[in-house]
Amino acid sequence: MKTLILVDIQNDFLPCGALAVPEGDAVIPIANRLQPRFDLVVATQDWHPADHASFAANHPGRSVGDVIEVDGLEQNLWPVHCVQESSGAELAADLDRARIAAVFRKGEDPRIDSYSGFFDNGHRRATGLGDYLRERDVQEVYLAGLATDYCVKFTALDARRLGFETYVVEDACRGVNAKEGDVSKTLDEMRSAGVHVIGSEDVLRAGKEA
Ligand code: VGL
Ligand code: ZN
Repeated sequence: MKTLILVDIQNDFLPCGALAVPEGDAVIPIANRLQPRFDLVVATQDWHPADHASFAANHPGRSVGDVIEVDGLEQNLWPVHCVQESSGAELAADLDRARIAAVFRKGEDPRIDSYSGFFDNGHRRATGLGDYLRERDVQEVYLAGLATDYCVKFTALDARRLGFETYVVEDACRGVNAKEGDVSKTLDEMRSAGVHVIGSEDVLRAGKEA
């Protein structure tokens, strides 16, 4: 069984959002085209409490882009984003949601960030996505969404570690690219870990049987 994981396609990661990913909205039509090709579609949702440790605003004297330590883990500081129940945290309005079977929320613990859709950044707690996929006998996962160099990357690496054959649909993802080259470096890292980087055309051409 082949599953599409839509990673954090949320308003705050779109060009007008609080943590805008350049061209983030470009992934939406591609994600919509991909969905009918899959047996199962699930989504992840960044879902932070207002006092989340990843928000620079919660650390007086610190700025967005700083890296600090929180409970023994490195933490990048971000603008306030994807606050629970806010419109910024909602899945993008233009994303087809009818076929999304389940949404896995992450980043709810105020003290730890969660880039991956499977575990928090310390691998301390699981979201349930891994068990959900295993229970449904999923062997292959395909990833589309935001952001290539953060949540897509760590979701892909965890998927691979959990034993799923893992495909990242490159043109169905966009990255923050805080430093030039971050996205291409990320794609190389994923390839080195055994993740397949493909294009949406590969999926659309192959149809349901691939
Ligand atoms: C993300 C930074 C902070 C992402 C989420 O979805 O890639 N990036 N929170
Ligand atoms: Zn976040």
